[in-house]
Amino acid sequence: MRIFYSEDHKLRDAKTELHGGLLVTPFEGPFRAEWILAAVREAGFSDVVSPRPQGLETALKVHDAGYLDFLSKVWRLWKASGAEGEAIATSLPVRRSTQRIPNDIDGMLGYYANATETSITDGTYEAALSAMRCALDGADWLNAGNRFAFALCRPPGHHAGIDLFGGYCFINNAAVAAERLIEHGAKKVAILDVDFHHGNGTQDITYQRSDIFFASLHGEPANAFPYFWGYADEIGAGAGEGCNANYPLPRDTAWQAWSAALADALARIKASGAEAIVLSLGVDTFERDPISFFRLTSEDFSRMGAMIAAAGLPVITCMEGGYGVPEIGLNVANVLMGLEA
Ligand code: OKP
Ligand code: ZN
Repeated sequence: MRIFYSEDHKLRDAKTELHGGLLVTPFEGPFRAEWILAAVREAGFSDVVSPRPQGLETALKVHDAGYLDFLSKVWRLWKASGAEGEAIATSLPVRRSTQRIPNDIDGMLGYYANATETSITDGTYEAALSAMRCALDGADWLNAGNRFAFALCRPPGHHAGIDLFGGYCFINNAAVAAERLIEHGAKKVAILDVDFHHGNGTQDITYQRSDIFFASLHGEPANAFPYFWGYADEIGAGAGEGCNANYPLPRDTAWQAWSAALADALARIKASGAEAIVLSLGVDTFERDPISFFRLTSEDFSRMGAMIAAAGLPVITCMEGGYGVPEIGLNVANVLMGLEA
């Protein structure tokens, strides 16, 4: 297992998240990657490398060019507008509204947002690029014939859609990794999203594609973010019909029910003919996660890794969520050890 990690994640250090009617310190902060890196090193994973500089050519196959351009300039335009705080979207296009892109930065922010909890700051784009590069190098590690890579991506990516940011995500690292595997010749790749939250951005990107099978296990959208995506009847469309599998699960779901859904997802992935798995790993399914409602234990994360490895495919793991508690490090290390066991 080679681990791809960039210090540049620290460039994303927002001071605000809109939560419960207050601007609070974000749940998604630099401490997360530091704790996870320390725990995986502690567990004996010592092959940690920095990603190479790479451009946007692969990202442009999964994201809209205007969206990536927006990400690159939003902070400068926001500051130039005279705003004093971090950039927070307040006006979003909705049912029956126009979908034209405003010139004004406040309007543009809303156009590209799928949620408003996520503030954009100086350095956010650079950090998102560094996370993307971890995913790209992780994918290339598999392309070189290795079985396991861990891209310690921060910020995470699975809520970032074709032209949408939100849910702490800006560039969809897992989708970029899948695209890089396809560039190298894979005919079919699976993205398996085990974060507590539905991977709506990944679904958005892959929904009409037949070359990426997407499966997500998550809190049922009627009761959990991102609320407007993730139902079981979302099965893909057009060429991608049948290539999207959602497993919405209720409050207090523990290993028995969760692992039954995982077994089904893995069977569908095998049946799809996928040549590799991109694992969107969130450990916010943990019983003491501060913003989620599943009941997995630290031992369950080892079982999770072992079950996924038993599918027999190469796996690039991309870090997604997992918050608040020190166990996030142990839980990630347990997945990685389970994979290699
Ligand atoms: C990101 B990842 C909070 C509602 C919004 C956003 C959660 C983003 C999770 N009041 N919460 O999937 O772990
Ligand atoms: Zn999550």
